[in-house]
Amino acid sequence: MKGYNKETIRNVALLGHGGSGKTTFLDAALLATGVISRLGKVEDGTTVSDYDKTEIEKGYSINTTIVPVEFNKVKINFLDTPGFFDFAGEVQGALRAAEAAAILVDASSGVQVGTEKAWLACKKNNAPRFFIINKIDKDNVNVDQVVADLQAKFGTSVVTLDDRDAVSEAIAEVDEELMEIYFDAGEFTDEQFNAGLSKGIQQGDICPVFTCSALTGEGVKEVLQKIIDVVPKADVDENGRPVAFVFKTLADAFLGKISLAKVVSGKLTPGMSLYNHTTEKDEKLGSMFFLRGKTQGECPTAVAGDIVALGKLQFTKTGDTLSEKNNEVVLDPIAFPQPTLYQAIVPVDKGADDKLSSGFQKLMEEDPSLVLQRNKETRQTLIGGQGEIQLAIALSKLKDKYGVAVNVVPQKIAYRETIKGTSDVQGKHKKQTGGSGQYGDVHIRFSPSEQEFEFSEELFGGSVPKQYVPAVEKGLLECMEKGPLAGCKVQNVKAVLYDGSYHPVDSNENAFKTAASLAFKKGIVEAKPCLLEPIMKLNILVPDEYVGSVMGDLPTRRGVVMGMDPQIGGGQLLHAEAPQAELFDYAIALRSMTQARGSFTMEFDRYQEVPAANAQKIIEAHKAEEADA
Ligand SMILES: Nc1nc2c(ncn2[C@@H]2O[C@H](COP(=O)(O)OP(=O)(O)O)[C@@H](O)[C@H]2O)c(=O)[nH]1
Ligand SMILES: [Mg+2]
Repeated sequence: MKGYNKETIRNVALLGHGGSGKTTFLDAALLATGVISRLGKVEDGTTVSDYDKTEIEKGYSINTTIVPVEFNKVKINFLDTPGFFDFAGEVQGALRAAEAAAILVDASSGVQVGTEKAWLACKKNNAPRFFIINKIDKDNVNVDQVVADLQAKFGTSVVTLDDRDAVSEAIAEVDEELMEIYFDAGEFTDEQFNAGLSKGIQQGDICPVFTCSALTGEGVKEVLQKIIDVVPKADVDENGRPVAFVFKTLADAFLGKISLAKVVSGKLTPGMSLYNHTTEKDEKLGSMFFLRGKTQGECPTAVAGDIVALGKLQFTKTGDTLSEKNNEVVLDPIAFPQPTLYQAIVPVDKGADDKLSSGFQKLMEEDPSLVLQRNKETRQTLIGGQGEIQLAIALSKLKDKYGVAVNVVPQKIAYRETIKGTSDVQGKHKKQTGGSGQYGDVHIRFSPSEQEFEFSEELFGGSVPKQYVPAVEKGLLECMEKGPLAGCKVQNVKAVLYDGSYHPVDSNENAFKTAASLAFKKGIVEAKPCLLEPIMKLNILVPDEYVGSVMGDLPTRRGVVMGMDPQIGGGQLLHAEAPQAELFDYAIALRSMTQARGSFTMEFDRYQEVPAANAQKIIEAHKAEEADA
C-alpha cells in the first residue's frame, strides 16, 4: 500500500442502518480486487472488518474499522462504522477522517431509521454523501421504488446515474461554467461529467445513488470505479508542514494503544518528533503502519490525505492534533454526543474500585462518548452513554479485557433537604459526672436562605465567649452534610446564634460543636423541613407522528411540557421538565415510543420540593436502610 498520493487516495465512511451490508460490502470489495479468495460471513466472524472478539460474538460492528481497497491504481480507505444508534460517536469520528460518506440501504427494506440518522449525521457535519443500494440480489426487490422513496425523503439532490438527463441537468446547476457548457454543447464529455458530479457531491447539491449486491458481487467493481471517478479528493497540501488529526483510538490486545490519524498536511515518517499543542507535550512517532481490519501493513511514509495508524502515542487522545512545536495547529475536537443513559455500577470484588476506574478510563479512550462519574452525594459510581447496548458492551469489555466484573444496581437520586419555616431552639451539651466535664449551650434561630448556608451571631454580654463561635459554625456546617429527614445534604438554611451559656472549666470547642449539632437537629425538624429533588430540563426532538405519544407519556413521569418549536424539515422540538427520578430509563422509553426516531438531551435545571406522597416513601426507605446498616 505504498506510493499513493492525494490524487490516488479516497476516504469514504460507510454509514447506514445496522444490517444494510456495510461490513459485507467491504469483503465483497476485497474479493473483487483479489485480496481475499472468498466472501466472509458476519455471522461466522470471518469478515475482514468485524475482527474484534466482541464483534464476532455479537455478529455486528461496534468499532470503526479501516479497510483500504486498492483498485485501478487508487486506494480507497473505507471506514466501516457500527450501525447501532448507541455508537453514534463512532460515526462522528469517521466523518472527520473521510471526504465523503456512503450511506448503504438494504434494497429489500428501503429507507430505515438508520438511513435517516446517517443522512442527518452527514447533514450536521456537512459531509458530502451518496447512497449505495445493496442486496439487489434478493427476491421481490424494487430498486426504482427504493430510489423514489429516497428522493421523497431526502429531496431532489438524490439522483441515479441511469437517469443521465437528470444528472446532467443537476451538474449544469453546480456552477455557471458547467451551465454554459451544457447550454452550448447540450452534453458533457466524460471528464466534464465526472468533474461536475464530483463538485456537485462536494457542495452537497448532488447525492448520487449506486446499486450492488455484496453477496453476489454484482455491481461492486462499478461502485468502486464510481467512487474513484466522482468522490471528492482531500484538499490538502502534501508539501506543507506535517499535521495529523487523531480521529479514533483503539486498544489492541497485542499492540496496545493505536491512534488512527488522518494526515491533513505534509508527510509523516516513523521516528518523527511532533507536538501536541492541546496537551503541550512532545510526541515521538514510534511505530507507524497501515491497517486493514486487524492486519498491519508497512508504512514508511504517510502523505497528506491518507489515513495511518500510530502505535503507542503517550500524550495524545482522540480529537487531538499533532503538528510541529513552532507551528501551532489545533483542529476542532470531535463533537461526541452527550450521554442520555446512565447506570450505577458496583464492582463484584469490593476492593476493585481502582482497577475499575483505570480499566474504564481505557474504554473511554477507545470510545469518548462513554463517561464515568462518581456521585459524591449518593456515593455511587455511574457510567453513561447512548444506550443499553453500548453500556452492556462496555461492561463486558471491562470484565474480559481488564478483569473487573461489576453489577448494575438501582440508581440513587441526590435528594436534598431544606426548611420552609423558622424555628428557635436550644442545643445544650452537658456531661459533668466524673473526670473532666463537657459543657456547651447555644440558642439558635433557623430560617430559609437564598444561599447554601448562612451563619451569623447576635450575641451580647458574653453569653457564649467569642472563641467558641467558630466551633458552633463548624458544628452546623458538618450537620448540613447529613439532614435529619433522609440523610441528604441540607441547603438554603440561615442560622443565627443569639444566646447561650458556658462553664469556665468544662466548656471547650468540642462541647460547643456538639451543642450546635443538637440545636441543628431540633431546629431543622421544627422549621417545616422538606425533601428536594433534581429537576431536569429536556429538549426532545420528535417526528410529527410521535409527538402525541411523547407528550402523553410526560405527565406519567411528573413531567411538564414548557413549549414546542416546529423544526425546518419536519418534527418538533419539545421543551419539557421532569424530575430526574422519573427519567432513568427515558433513553430506552423514547426509543421505543418513536421507533428510535426521537432523540433528546437533558441537563440539570434546579432542585424542587418532592410531592408529599413521594417524600414519605423516600424517608421510609432511608429509615429501613439505616436500620439494616
Ligand atoms: N442477500 C444479501 N444479503 C446480504 C448482502 N449484503 C449483506 N448481506 C447480509 O446482511 C446481513 C448484515 O450484513 P452486515 O454486513 O453485517 O451489515 P452491516 O450491519 O451494515 O455491517 C448479513 O447476514 C449479510 O450476510 C447482499 O448483498 N445480499
Ligand atoms: Mg457492520
